[in-house]
Amino acid sequence: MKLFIVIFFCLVYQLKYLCNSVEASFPSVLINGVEHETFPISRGDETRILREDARIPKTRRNKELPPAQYTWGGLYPRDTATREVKSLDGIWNFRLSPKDDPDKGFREEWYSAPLASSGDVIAMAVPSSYNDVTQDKDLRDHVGWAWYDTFFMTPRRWLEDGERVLVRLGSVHYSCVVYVNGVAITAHEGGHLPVLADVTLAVKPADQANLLTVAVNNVLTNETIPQGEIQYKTDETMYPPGYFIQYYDFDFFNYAGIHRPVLLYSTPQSYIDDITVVTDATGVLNFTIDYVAAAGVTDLSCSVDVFDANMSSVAHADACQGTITISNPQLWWPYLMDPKPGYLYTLRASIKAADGSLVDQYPIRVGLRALSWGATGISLNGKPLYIRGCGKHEDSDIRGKGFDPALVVKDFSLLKWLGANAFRTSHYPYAEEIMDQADAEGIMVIDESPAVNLRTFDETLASRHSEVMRELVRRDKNRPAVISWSLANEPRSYQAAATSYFAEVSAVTKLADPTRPVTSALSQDFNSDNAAPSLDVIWVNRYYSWYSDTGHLELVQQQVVTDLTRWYNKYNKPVGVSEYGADAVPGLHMDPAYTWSEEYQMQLFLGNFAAFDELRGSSVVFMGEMFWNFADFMTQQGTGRAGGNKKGVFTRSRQPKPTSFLVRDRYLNLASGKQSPQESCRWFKSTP
Ligand code: BDP
Repeated sequence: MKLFIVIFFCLVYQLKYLCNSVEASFPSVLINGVEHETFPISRGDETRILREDARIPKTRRNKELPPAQYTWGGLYPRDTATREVKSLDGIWNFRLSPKDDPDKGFREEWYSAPLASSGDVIAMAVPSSYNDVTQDKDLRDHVGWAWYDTFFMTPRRWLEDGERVLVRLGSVHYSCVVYVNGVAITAHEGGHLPVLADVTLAVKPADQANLLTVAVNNVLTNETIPQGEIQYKTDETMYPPGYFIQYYDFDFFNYAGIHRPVLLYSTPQSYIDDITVVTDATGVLNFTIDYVAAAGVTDLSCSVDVFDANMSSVAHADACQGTITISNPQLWWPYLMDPKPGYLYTLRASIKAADGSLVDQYPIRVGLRALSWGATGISLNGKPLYIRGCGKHEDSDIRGKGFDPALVVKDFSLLKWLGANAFRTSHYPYAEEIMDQADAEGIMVIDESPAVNLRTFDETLASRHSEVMRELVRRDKNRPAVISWSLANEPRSYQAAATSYFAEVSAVTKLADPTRPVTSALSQDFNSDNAAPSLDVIWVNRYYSWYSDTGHLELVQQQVVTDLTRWYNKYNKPVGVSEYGADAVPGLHMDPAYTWSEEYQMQLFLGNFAAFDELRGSSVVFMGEMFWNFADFMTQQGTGRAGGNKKGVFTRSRQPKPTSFLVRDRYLNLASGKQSPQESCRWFKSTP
């Protein structure tokens, strides 16, 4: 038995902070024997949180930085025998800090009392992006700090039992500082991944309301992931003094706010901190339970119970780390590869005191499956995989990137209607609730980091990127649906510095999880890219007859085949197309096909289908096809976008464009093993 004891430094340090004695150096904390900075996102330099450009006034000083504890977001809050969860979602109060005075909220200490007492507030939905919920252009286009607050009560029994009290925000984009009752508890950089605040020492007695304040900053710079730039327009004959814009060149709207559920929950003082499970296809399940023992507690032990889908017990072990073998294992299979796709067991981890009493318990869903990859492709449970998928976005009307369970159900229904077996979380990690659904429905996921359109490569960015990969892997490592980590989308990897950059971030990711291949969606030419040598499998985004040779649909098949064959011949690694597509304005018809019409989108897909079939019949190890995009989505304003990106095969409200029927026909044919799956679409093929 391997006992992992954490020195409970964070707590002590937090106490110190409450006594107002914080300075700019941050002690480290030992977690499972590895040293972590207690405030890894700051490294003692507040600009890593605030991303100030020289011209944006400094909003906080080092001495004011909260001694945030090391956090990776923690296990998803769940009700168990030993833990309780309360949702804090709903309508909160909200105010923007003026764009030309980002300091204001900090200077006036808006966190020290309810926002409503320091000025006007508006109602704000949580979770949701704040941008599209009103008619206010300034809110939609805001750059800088936004402030949220709400009240919560701590259940009396949590306090009486001396439980830990935590607040977890599924994602806050881009960075945030979390306050409880006026005290900064933690801060987090990076949207799309959870933020965890241990508020045990900050909450009031049970009969008093607690004020939860969240300051959110959406500024992107060359040091954030994704990158952006604050650009000042200094010609005062053309722009007002101090005028600046947030520049970014990725192709989706930089929605901001509290995007995912906010949960208040309790755990015992000694608690399960993490669980790691690695399975194979014979029923063997290796597990590790990491726990944190409260100060002075030494005699804890672990046990593990495994239940099948009917919650019948199928295995038990008394250990913190070990191997369990499940007899007659029901394997995890992707959708349409087995009559029962997405079969999940429940692994319930427990820690117990010396007298055998239960201290903490936490369940995770587990799929039994073996993933392998190599020169011949990717296989699952010994069977070769062919990816039939798409790129998506977390995006919808009004909510922006706000989590919406109805949308999740609709999207999975549509993915299955299409016959898809996979999607890529383009271009950032998706909500855990979406990932849970992928596990349960048997939809495979290429799990992508938020590193979209990287423009520069240096050590500062590489270490930020590595931190993001570690957080992502730790969040999603047990998910059977995740078949690959995607480090980035369309990095400018022609730059020489990309070579060592990708070598480093790839190595960090493989160290964090050696059980899945590492990839990226590349867009450079096979000869100029410097990322591919560090990847296990190669996906490329290709827009033949759209962004190149526009209008020349007759070239698609030849160009896709030539291009993918070159990549394969150069690297001898499995290759696939992670994006192809064309914008189609719903209802715009033009025959012969003309750009932006629905016919053009259909023809372009058919050209790609023909190329994919040619590649599948060749010596190239072609691992799959993923069209762009599942649904239309919002982008920043621009002359190349009409109300957003229209490359969806569904509209933004999830209604079908004709191309979706072509995809459905092909994907269902592919799933049933037809060799020429595009044949049934032949009547859509007019000239050429
Ligand atoms: C690709 C990007 C994707 C864009 C797409 C497009 O990876 O984010 O939305 O182009 O232009 O290059 O539609």
